[in-house]
Amino acid sequence: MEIAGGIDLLREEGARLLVLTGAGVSAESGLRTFRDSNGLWEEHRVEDVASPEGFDRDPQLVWRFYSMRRNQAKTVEPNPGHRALAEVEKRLGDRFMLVTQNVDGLHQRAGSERVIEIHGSLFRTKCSGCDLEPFDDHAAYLEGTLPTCDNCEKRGGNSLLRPDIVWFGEMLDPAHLQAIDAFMRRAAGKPFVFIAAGTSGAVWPAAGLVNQARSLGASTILVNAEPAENTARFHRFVQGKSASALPALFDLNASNNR
Ligand code: BV8
Repeated sequence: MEIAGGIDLLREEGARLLVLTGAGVSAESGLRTFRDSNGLWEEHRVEDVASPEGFDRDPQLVWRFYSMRRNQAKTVEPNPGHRALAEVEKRLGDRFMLVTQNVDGLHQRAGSERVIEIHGSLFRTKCSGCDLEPFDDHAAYLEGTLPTCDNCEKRGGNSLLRPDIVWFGEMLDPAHLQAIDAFMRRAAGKPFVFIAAGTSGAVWPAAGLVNQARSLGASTILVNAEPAENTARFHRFVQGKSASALPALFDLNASNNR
């Protein structure tokens, strides 16, 4: 299979692997992707609901959107694609990094530990008005009251709490981008593979990571059910469903993959 070139690299001494995942990797767990939900969610475009303007306009609608996804994510299980990535991490250790655009927590539930959630997490909440440390929160705010910040109240304010999510128009955490950049720079000059899986390549700056990886010598592979917006930026394209394509790609059953 033409793909072997990229993956053979992983068998070389000191090989490094950076994986970027998107909503497609969670599709076979039963979570809807953005492509199939855009504009379908209560007649709102996701970009309108997943934005600070959308939250200012209708915080109840946004909390309903994220609370429904919180509840749904709790009812599904990681799939073999998530588990394959957790297994590869066990074998590569600190020569592996997983960057996910997903906020559903399924990578962690599959055993992945070296995960950067560049778009935040469904299960963390933060204050929209003060520097309160984001905290774990599995509560659903579907109707009626909107959660407000106790920390602000102590200071006489009452800012709304909001999902700890990076919305459209908001900057990603610079620490995340620095960690990704540092990993890639350490990989430069060594056997280095970049894999993007289950992502349409539509959202930036995540969609640009392949370019950064290529510029540092990575062999780049896209694993996706259909061509993505940035397919042409990858050396190889494996068209398929990630729950089967990722375990096959890593050939996890073969003994020669030690
Ligand atoms: C920022 C919130 C500074 C959490 C999300 C440069 C050029 C153009 C635009 C921009 C740019 N820089 C910034 C922008 C603006 C914007 C952007 O990219 N807009 C797009 C729409 C054009 N970016 C931002 O605002 C970012 N902030 O850069 O700040 C700035 C700001 C403004 C202007 C300049 C600079 C912040 C982006 C983060 C937004 N938050 N999520 C949440 O609610 O989930 S993004 C959201 O989309 C999710 O995180 C999601 O993961 C992500 C991307 O979608 P995908 O994961 O790729 O999912 P999608 O459904 O699109 O595709 C799924 C794919 O899987 C499909 O291809 C499908 O075929 C495939 N698939 C399906 N099933 C399977 C499968 N593949 C394999 N197996 C299967 N079974």
